[in-house]
Amino acid sequence: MDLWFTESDMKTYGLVFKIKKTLYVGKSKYQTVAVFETVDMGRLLVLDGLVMSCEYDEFAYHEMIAHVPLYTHPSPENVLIIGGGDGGTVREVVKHDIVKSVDLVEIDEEVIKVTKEYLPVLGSAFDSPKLNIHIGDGIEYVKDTDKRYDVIIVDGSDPVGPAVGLFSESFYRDCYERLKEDGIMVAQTETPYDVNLRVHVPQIYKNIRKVFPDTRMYIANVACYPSGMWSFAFATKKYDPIKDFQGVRYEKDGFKLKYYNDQIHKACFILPNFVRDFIDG
Ligand code: SPD
Repeated sequence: MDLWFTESDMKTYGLVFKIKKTLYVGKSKYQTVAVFETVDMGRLLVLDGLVMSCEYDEFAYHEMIAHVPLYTHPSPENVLIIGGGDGGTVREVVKHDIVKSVDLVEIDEEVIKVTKEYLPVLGSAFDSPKLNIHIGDGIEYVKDTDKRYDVIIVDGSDPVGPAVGLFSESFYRDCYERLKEDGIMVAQTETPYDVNLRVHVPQIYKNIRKVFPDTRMYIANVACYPSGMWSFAFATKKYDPIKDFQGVRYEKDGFKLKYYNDQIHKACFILPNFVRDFIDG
């Protein structure tokens, strides 16, 4: 008998994976957490029926959400990650020697526990001495904290359930306030393909731009997310991702990465016409 996982919110189009076996399914306080062993794409982390990370290509998403801001800011010492309980973004951020401390605010402790047990490739940096894990709501955290950050990375789930508020103007305003005067916020902003959308992507950009007038979209190819094209908002108080690219530090670090490189850093801001029209039109 063939076993298939199908994303739960398909309307007219969506993702399916052939599954070897179910490794874990459990209900946390917030959502259903599941891990599957796929036939040929490694392990798959699913929250409330939606794909969060797949071992096959998670590097693309996590390298792009982390290294684009970190190689734009000249001195990203203090980093805040909202969400990111699967650890992939932390793994990329702590590679940077220049980063001194990372606060990770994840609402669902279960996601971290399950990642540690079933997805060690993603969770390999949870024991980094730079990392402070806060279990709680990222929306409340940015409202209440006194800390100021160089870079904030919003690595939330899709905009259904507990993550809806991570796409609101008021949340982006609180992020703006928690950044230093030259800070950068990067947020995952779903696929720019206008099919089966979970959220109206242009509305996300309107919300961010009300707070950060200089906000651009950049894109990456992520095969295991719907459409394969994924977008990120780069919202900046001062630095320009192209002019301020930290090429010397990039060369010196010499990380062995699978997706991100100096050319991708610049090219990812060049958008297809239909995407430009969609968000700016
Ligand atoms: N269904 C795609 C959701 C992508 C958003 N976040 C993924 C979290 C991986 N750290």
